Amino acid sequence: NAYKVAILGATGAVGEVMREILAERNFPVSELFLLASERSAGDTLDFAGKAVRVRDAATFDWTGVDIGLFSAGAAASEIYAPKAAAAGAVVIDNTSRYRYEEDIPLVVPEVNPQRIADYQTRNIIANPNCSTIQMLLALKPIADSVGLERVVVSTYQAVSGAGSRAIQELGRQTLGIFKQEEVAPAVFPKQIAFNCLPQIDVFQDNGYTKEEMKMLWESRKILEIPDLPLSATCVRVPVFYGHSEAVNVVTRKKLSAEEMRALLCNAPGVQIWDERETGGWPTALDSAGKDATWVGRIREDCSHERGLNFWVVADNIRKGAALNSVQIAEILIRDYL
Ligand code: A2P
Ligand code: 11C
Repeated sequence: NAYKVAILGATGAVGEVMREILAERNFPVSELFLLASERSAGDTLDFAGKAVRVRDAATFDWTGVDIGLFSAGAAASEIYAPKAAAAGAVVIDNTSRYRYEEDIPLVVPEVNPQRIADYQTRNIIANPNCSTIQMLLALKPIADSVGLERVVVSTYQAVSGAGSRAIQELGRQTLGIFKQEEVAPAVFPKQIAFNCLPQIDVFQDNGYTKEEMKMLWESRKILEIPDLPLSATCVRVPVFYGHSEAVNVVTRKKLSAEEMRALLCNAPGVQIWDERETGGWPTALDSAGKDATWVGRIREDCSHERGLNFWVVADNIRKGAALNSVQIAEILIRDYL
């Protein structure tokens, strides 16, 4: 069987990689539709050696499309997901638009693939936020074996999470500094080059940012631990690809660092890189362009007898977005379509 697949946001940072990953993994595509706004309609992009024309989503007829991979922002998903779903396509939505709705499954294939079965209610499956996905790949085996009492996470997030204009802003600002030409912040609220910005997404009433709250809301839903205590601080750093996270977890039963390493050795999607010697840990750059989520710096928390600290990195555009969506699509066609 082969499927008609549409990528909404095909010209964007995630859309580009969705196209690459479909080809790389030989996803059975009978026809690929590349959709964007009227700004890019008419451009051509390559798919598996063929030129494919970009179409304007506003005038696209969804009839006959089997799977829609959406990554054009929450506002576009709001308009097009119900349209595509009503026409019979299963939408895998990479935006925050539907994630928190009770009857929409929110899926990380290594963590809760069983929830994909719930897609039929709305014909929409939500893909979690990148910073949540990589953290949960490491936390899931711990939750299952000894239980989670509390999670505290600090993130160091790449600019690509904010899209292609953000990637350009970091590049141009960095060059500008060397050439003594000022490039004013436009995507980011302050200069991102050679700086760290402790705000991702908008502020909430409780003083957290929405990115920080997403990590809480999504972890609770995906792990099915509705009262999980989790506190996040999300920081944008001048890195192009790859989010890094420092995670502190207090478990219900004691888990030693050795035991955690052994657990994660068998965790799907996870690679351990934890040598306790200079350079023996993964970085964002190491993760860029790779599928794995890397975990290192595993150590017992010297301030709590059931605490553990670790470092986790992954390519935010691949595992954090495009790859996770395509993995969901693979399970969908294998088990349901
Ligand atoms: P376009 O090229 O027409 O602007 P990024 O996340 O890298 O900023 O990319 C956003 C993607 O979403 C682009 O492909 C962009 O297309 C697309 N997009 C943004 N808004 C809309 C919209 N209203 N309708 C369709 N596509 C949209
Ligand atoms: C970032 N995590 O790094 C964001 C991007 O909810 O899908 C993804 C936003 C989302 O800026």
